[in-house]
Amino acid sequence: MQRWPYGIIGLTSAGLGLAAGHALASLVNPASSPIVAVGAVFIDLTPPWLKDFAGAAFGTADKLVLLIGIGVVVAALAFGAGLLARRSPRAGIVATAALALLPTIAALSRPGAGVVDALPGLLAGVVGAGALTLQRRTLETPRSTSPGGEGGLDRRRFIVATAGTAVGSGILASLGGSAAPSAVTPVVLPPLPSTEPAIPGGLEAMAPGISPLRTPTKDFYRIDIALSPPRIDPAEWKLTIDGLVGKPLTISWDELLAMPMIERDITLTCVSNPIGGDLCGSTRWRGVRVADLLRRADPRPGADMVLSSSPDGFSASTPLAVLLDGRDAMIAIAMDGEPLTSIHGAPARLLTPGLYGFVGATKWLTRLKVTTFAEDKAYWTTRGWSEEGPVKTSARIDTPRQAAKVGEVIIGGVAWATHRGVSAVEVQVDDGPWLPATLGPDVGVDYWRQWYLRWQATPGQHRLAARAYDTDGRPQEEAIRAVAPDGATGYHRVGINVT
Ligand SMILES: Nc1nc2c(c(=O)[nH]1)N[C@H]1C(S)=C(S)[C@@H](COP(=O)(O)O)O[C@H]1N2
Ligand SMILES: [Mo]
Repeated sequence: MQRWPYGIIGLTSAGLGLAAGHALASLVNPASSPIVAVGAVFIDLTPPWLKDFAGAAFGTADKLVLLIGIGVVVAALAFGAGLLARRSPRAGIVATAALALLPTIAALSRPGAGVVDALPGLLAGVVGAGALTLQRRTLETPRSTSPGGEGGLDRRRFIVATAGTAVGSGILASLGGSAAPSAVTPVVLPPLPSTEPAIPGGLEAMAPGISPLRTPTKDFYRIDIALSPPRIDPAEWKLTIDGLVGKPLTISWDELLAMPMIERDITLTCVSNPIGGDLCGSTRWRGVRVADLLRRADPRPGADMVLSSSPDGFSASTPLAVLLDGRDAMIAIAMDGEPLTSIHGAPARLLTPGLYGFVGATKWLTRLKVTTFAEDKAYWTTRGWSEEGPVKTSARIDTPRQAAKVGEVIIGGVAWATHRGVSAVEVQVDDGPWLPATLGPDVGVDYWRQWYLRWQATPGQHRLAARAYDTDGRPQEEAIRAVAPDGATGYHRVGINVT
């Protein structure tokens, strides 16, 4: 008989195994799903140069590319295992089972993994090997209807077997998908003692194309090392504050909610945001001041850093002095008036105005260890990124980006110098003078500032550039530097075609 049907049954068998593993993982621990576990290990092992290339911290798109890559490799291996089964049934079974060993080991090697995390991978192996055996038997049963056809492919049997297996996989996989989100207790936000004035209307009404003053949560960028966000039930969530403290403490969700809450407008930026990039968002955050909790724990003299960490294996090093200097660093539980969503760190995350996310915004926060920079290193620091990360002053041109019509054109965008505040933005067209832009509403030093300039556009190619100043009057850096190790510099420049 031809070879390819064996490859196909290898594929469908592995698919059924993975789907069974995935369905079981949704009951045990979504992070132990065979595909997710392999992806997570891959992210950990990725060398820093490749991470620079992939956008440093993996963004949403990088994760998809990674998952597709893993899928292609796994499919090729499964096809190969099917081909082996043609020569020797036992070799095919051994190969399929061996394939399942990789995700099993991967799931076990994740931080905080327990024995149950091995079950989805093991189930995938058993189901995959079993499906291969059954499909091979079906394929090799002699045809009864057409004498003389022995040794050839019985298409009907083949299609029934493989389609049946594929449908089974689909059902199991969707069972896994739909079983996933139910476990978490819904969050009810406590009422605020006082309400901040609403964020004013922004320039986006006047000039569509300028980023809205407040970023809708659905459009807020997402960066993290977690392939599937850790699902933490608030009822079981705990935050431990320990290390160099006089009074180590652990608080529950209800205890956190009982503490005084603040609500502040803060811009969050990723260190891997390239000049002109969109890994920056601004909204209203609600939470408990980190300083209140740190003071309760009583940091010892000599401590200079807080290492915050989460179940995805991430950690961030925030200078202790920054968390205690009076800025609105908080343990946030809500953004834009709603409880944090899963991908943005539910139920609670750290947020430190003025610092890039990788050093001050740990999502799914479960521990604050008071320590020293000499003693402890954060996740990205051990991978070649900086120990500290104050946000660099930066202006972004949102509109126009490529083309414009002759006549009056609004050049506009946003600029940030988080925790110092933006005092001015200037725009240059071609080799002309730097012209002052008009600034949008002032929401505070921790928030970005919208800006625009009216320009009489003439036909042809033009070059636009923008630069921002912080409230100390310091202009942003002109020298072009890459995002690693501590944030990109250079002016945002765009070429546009006016017709
Ligand atoms: N647990 C955890 N927290 C994390 C990260 C992570 O990988 N894991 N990434 C950090 C980085 S690099 C950034 S820029 C911000 C992004 O937060 P957002 O996804 O809510 O925009 O989260 C930070 N907090
Ligand atoms: Mo980041």
